[in-house]
Amino acid sequence: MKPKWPRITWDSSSDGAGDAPRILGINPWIHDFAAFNLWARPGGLLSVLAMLRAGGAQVALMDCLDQTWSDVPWPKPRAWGHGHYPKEHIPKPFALRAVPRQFSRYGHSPSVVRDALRLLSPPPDLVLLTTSMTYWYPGAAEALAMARELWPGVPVVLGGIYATLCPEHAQGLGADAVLGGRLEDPLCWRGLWKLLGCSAPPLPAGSGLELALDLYAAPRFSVILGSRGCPFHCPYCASHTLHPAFRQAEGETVLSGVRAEFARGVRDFAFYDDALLVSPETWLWPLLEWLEGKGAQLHTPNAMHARFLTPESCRRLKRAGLSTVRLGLETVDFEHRLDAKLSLQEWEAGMAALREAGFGPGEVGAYILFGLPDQDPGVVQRAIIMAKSWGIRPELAHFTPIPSSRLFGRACEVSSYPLAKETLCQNNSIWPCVSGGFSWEHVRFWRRLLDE
Ligand code: B12
Ligand code: SF4
Repeated sequence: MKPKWPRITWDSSSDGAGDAPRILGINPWIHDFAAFNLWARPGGLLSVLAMLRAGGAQVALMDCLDQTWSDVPWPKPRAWGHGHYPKEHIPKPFALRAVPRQFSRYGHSPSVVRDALRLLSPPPDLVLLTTSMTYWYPGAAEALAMARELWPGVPVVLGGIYATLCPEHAQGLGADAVLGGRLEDPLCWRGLWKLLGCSAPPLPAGSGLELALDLYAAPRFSVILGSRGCPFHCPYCASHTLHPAFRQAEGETVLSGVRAEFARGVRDFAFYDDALLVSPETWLWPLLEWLEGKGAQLHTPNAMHARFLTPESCRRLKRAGLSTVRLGLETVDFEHRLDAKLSLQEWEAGMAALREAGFGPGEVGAYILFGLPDQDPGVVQRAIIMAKSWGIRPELAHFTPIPSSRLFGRACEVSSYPLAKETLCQNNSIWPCVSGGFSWEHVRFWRRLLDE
């Protein structure tokens, strides 16, 4: 059962509860033109809290993007648990003033969060603020200001994807420390415990691949993370900077996490892996076998590699309950792909395998990259038309210029926005690398093409 607002409590399942340090993790609001909850959980923060708890700390979670309490109004989720966030219009940041779209804060209203945090007792010894998209830092800045107002002497540490990809920019937010990189990296791990005035305990086994999902009471959906990183090196992606080595969890670790979620009623699971189908025998096959016939719905919003869709993998996925199938097609101009992750033959074989396993027309969606630097819009049009002719639902994945990715330099050259200096301008909703930028007229054009 979800608690009633405004209750947030310390989880004291760590060994050292009592005088153990109290660490509060905050997943801040999203400030953006658009945001939709596609089974989103702050994977990084949940992994950090799992490590710290295993290291002896007491932890608590304030996720501004989760309903958390039974009596706080929240948009009704869709049948598979995903859905809208509550939102409130807020002024556009100056750098985005010319974009003809409404800007909003997504998540709980700040007064709800403030009152809940104020009653957290005893107060935290340390606040961890996570970040995901590089252009979402204003939400983190707002949460930082709130933590300062409530607990002026308590250190606040900023980490996560924005802190890792844009460390200099992140310094400007005014946190007591910015710890980029993965918490399980020895330097980061020791640095964090030093801020608490303690020497670091040994890193718990499986660090970085376990998520403290139990911190959500009565969740409507959950996530699965069986690996970190990706063996491919696509020039528009930051996976390699974030997780330089491809690493997989033990089969039993993933399975016991899913079993625990299943036991408390969760049936919808989204995979967060970048390379779900690589070396599947390690953890994916045992998990899918366990899920067979259990009535779960599995979702791959982060896309799967079509080249690994064999008759066997598709059969296993189907039997286990794969319901949302998203593939990374990116383009149909196979001769001039920016990446090396897919050939036409592999795509066709993957499609045949999906069909054979019983995935019907309209059940499979494919992401097509839109808004790349120097991209010919005709190639995107062709991809939409071809995807439809294959019985696949095309979805435009708006290009995000990401610092550290190989394409970032070219993106900076073609964009009329100061992408490197102001990370807000890396927002894919503004079409930062499309000549003329975002326009409703063009949105209507692409929507018609996608829907007709
Ligand atoms: C799962 C995922 C999603 C999910 C949900 C994400 C969410 N929670 O909101 C879905 C599929 C919905 C999604 C969507 C998108 N995503 Co995404 N996604 C990811 C993915 C694969 C994994 C993130 C994750 O959970 N990792 C696992 C955790 C354990 O790792 P971590 O977050 O890095 O955390 C570690 C460290 O950062 C650190 N840490 C984390 N927090 C903290 C806090 C403190 C205090 C400290 C000290 C340390 C620390 O320690 C952690 C443990 O090692 C990443 C790629 C990647 N490999 O990371 C892309 C990524 C974050 N996504 C990206 C993009 C571009 C998108 C989309 C815009 C794609 C599109 N074109 O539509 C959309 C936009 C989402 C939206 N508007 O809502 C980009 C980010 C771009 C950017 N500018 O920041 C990434 C990096 C992928 C890429 N292309 O390079 N995404
Ligand atoms: S295959 Fe996907 S996750 Fe891997 S590098 Fe390419 S875009 Fe990133």
